[in-house]
Amino acid sequence: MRRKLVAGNWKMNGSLAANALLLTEIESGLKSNMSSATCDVAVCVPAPYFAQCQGLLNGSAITLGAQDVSAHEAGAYTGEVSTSMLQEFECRYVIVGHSERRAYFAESNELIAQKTVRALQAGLTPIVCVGETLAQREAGQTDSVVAEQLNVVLAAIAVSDLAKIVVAYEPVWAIGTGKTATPAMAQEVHAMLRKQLQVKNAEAAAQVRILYGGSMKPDNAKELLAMSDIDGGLIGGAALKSVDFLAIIQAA
Ligand code: 3PY
Repeated sequence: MRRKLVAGNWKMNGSLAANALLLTEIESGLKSNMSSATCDVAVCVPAPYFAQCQGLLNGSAITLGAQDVSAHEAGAYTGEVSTSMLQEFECRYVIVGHSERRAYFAESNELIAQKTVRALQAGLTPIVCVGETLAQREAGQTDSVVAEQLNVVLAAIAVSDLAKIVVAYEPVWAIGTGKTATPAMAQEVHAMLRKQLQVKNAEAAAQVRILYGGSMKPDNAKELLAMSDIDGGLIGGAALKSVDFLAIIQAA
């Protein structure tokens, strides 16, 4: 049985004041309504706020995560943030290969695979994002695009590390557009991704959590999360509102 994971992707949002309010509200919502929350909860925050959020989450059930990491260990890479820096602030998760990084920062499947390997070497849990654009879906290329994105990562990691990754299926056309894949559409892709993981190792594949991302909201979360291969959500806009984020956690 896979324990569900609800991870907020704050993207480039937040401020010291807004973060403090948001995390305090989520924390108190979890304590008062969901003393027995059955899922894992994480927030992937902008790097400048790691220290603040680490302090706010001290002793909390909410885990800290990052939105990206360098493929390099250290050195002359201006602007990059390393895995050891993430670890110093007790980040446990790191998103790699979000479609916004692929599209706006030209991140290739190969670079994303290197980041995944680096995260695993450091003992972090990479949340590896895959997803097709609208044009690719309409051209019937969904399966081949996401399979290729995942394959490059799978080829780079050791079999013994397979169970340590999280995969997130985020159809690009559903990100920030308000459009969501129907539960059946999402399940179809998740099941295909699971089969692909099984080829590498069946036992580990059964443990890998495959999250759905792309406009998951309180009003569609329950149906999506009821699908057999949807093991949680990577939440964009709804993670910035405590009421919505708490409702999604409740749905999980
Ligand atoms: C979204 O839901 O918009 C996301 O991109 C989550 O990562």
